[in-house]
Amino acid sequence: MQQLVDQPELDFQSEVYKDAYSRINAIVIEGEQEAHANYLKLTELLSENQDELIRLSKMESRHKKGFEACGRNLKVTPDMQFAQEFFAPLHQNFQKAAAEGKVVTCLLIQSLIIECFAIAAYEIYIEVADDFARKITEGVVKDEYSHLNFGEVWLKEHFEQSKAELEEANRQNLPIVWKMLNSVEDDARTLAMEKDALVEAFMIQYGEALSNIGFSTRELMRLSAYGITG
Ligand code: Y39
Ligand code: FE
Ligand code: FE
Ligand code: FE
Repeated sequence: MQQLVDQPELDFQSEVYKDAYSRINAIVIEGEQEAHANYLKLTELLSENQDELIRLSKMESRHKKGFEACGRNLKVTPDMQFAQEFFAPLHQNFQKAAAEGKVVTCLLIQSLIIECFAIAAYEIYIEVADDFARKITEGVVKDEYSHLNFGEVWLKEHFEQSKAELEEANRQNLPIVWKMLNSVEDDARTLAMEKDALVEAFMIQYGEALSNIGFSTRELMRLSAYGITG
């Protein structure tokens, strides 16, 4: 019987795949590196959570090493310059918020937005990764749920006093996520990761996180759709 939809076999060794991988792999390595630094930075703002934050930052370092191994396994050199530019707007916003002592904004950027982005991308990547990378990514994504949970728990406990800052930080940072996704759409598709699926998975995670923190359904619909047109 003829198949209606043909998903072409992925050739992990092809130049086309490896070229796209050099950017996606770099993004993930850079993201893990910045996540490591971000959780360390947060120890300065949340002294009561010091040990937990150090533990999270060490997990991010391990993730980075795992993904570096994925690149080496495919004989791909990650394009770190591209990845630094990819993360620069979010990175700058995090740094600025940290310098101003805005812990709520820092948590929204790292523990909600970036972690939800990571979970969405990793869950989808697991379905289409090479065997080596799939095993690594399965281990990593479990950790990312716990990082998201750290942010949710803290923000839930401080919900009333954080609400206004969360809304403002969401307004400033969520549109950046859509731009980031647009800029890697073609490379992601080469790895068989569709943009629509990434957007949907992100929205599910992020909406659920906002709901867990204490936003009403009405509020979270408004918040999570912010700037979706990019
Ligand atoms: O907390 C973390 O470990 C997050 C840093 C990692 C972010 C990974 C970002 C993945 C985006 C991949 C985009 C593929 C389409
Ligand atoms: Fe930095
Ligand atoms: Fe990580
Ligand atoms: Fe993480």
